[in-house]
Amino acid sequence: MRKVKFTQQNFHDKLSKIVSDFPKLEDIHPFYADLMNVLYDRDHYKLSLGQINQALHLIDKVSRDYVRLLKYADSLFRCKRLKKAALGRMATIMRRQAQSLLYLEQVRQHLSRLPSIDPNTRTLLLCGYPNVGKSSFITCVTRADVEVQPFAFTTKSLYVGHTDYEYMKWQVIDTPGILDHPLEERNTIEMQAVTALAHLRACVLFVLDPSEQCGNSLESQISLLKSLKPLFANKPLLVLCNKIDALPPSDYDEEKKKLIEELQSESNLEVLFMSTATQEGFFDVRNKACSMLRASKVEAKLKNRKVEGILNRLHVAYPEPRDGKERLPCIPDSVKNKMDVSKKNRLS
Ligand SMILES: Nc1nc2c(ncn2[C@@H]2O[C@H](COP(=O)(O)OP(=O)(O)OP(=O)(O)O)[C@@H](O)[C@H]2O)c(=O)[nH]1
Ligand SMILES: [Mg+2]
Repeated sequence: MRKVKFTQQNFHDKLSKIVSDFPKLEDIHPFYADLMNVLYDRDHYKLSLGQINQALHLIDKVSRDYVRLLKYADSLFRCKRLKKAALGRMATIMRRQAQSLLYLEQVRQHLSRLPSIDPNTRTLLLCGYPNVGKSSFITCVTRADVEVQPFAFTTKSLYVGHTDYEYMKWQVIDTPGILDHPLEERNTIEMQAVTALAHLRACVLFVLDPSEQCGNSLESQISLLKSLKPLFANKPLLVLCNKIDALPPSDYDEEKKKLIEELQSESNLEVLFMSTATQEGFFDVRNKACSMLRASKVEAKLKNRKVEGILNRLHVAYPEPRDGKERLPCIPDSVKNKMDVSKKNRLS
């Protein structure tokens, strides 16, 4: 009886640890829940954990039944047979979980390598067509080391880096490239970028490549921008024209100029030019993005109801000049003399 109970307890502890330690999709931030759905398939994940849970209960039941039988066994030989049967049935139950356990182990290894993105902090999110220079940007602006290659889909998952601006830490996220086609046709790699766009409250930096070195026309890049528009609602958006070292804005042909002007005038978007190769206009982009995000966060806070309670208690005084008289700082003679002496000493 002790042997049967000991085996059951061991299985019980191990399996319940697995069930409780895997994140529950309902309890985690919607961004991570969606990302896990994209990467591991929500149904498969829940089913596997459910099966493990079921195996745990089955093992408990087998142990309970056989311990009861063992109590009434009439000989040592029968006891041994019953013990063997109990352990054998537990082993069979576990053997049936091989698929689920294998899958969960893969998920565990992948999960532990996911970037630690904080969904609630100040975030800049890079997105755009493949091969337009998103990873080059994050490598320049942060200490992250993301692979840069001259072919599409170099980046296959989310990467995170950090940069400082005005004594604050800013999280920068590099996403895989997105192609311009309907949502249903998007693959897992692209869907990660879409998930990040949908759930993170961030300043979106949409990178365009007007030089078309990336292999896609400017027109299709802009059409992607337009089709992703619903995801940009309530987020500050900056459009970046990259690779101006390869094709400066003055050399754009009429068609490109028209497309970019349309973006500026019709959609009221801010368009900035930069090159990650020569780092031209590069820090302006970062500073502009950070200040836009901060302004939008302040605006969102001002709309909040709580703010009235605080503003009532605050009074900001702005001093006004009482007359036109000029009042120069007053420095006593003794101090002036001392200052002169020390100046002379320094010069000599
Ligand atoms: N001339 C020029 N080339 C650039 C510039 N920025 C990036 N590139 C080149 O563009 C290519 C693609 O750059 P990546 O940073 O890998 O592009 P990506 O958008 O991250 O691409 P995916 O990860 O595939 O989506 C590389 O060969 C870079 O050298 C630039 O400012 N000027
Ligand atoms: Mg990349």
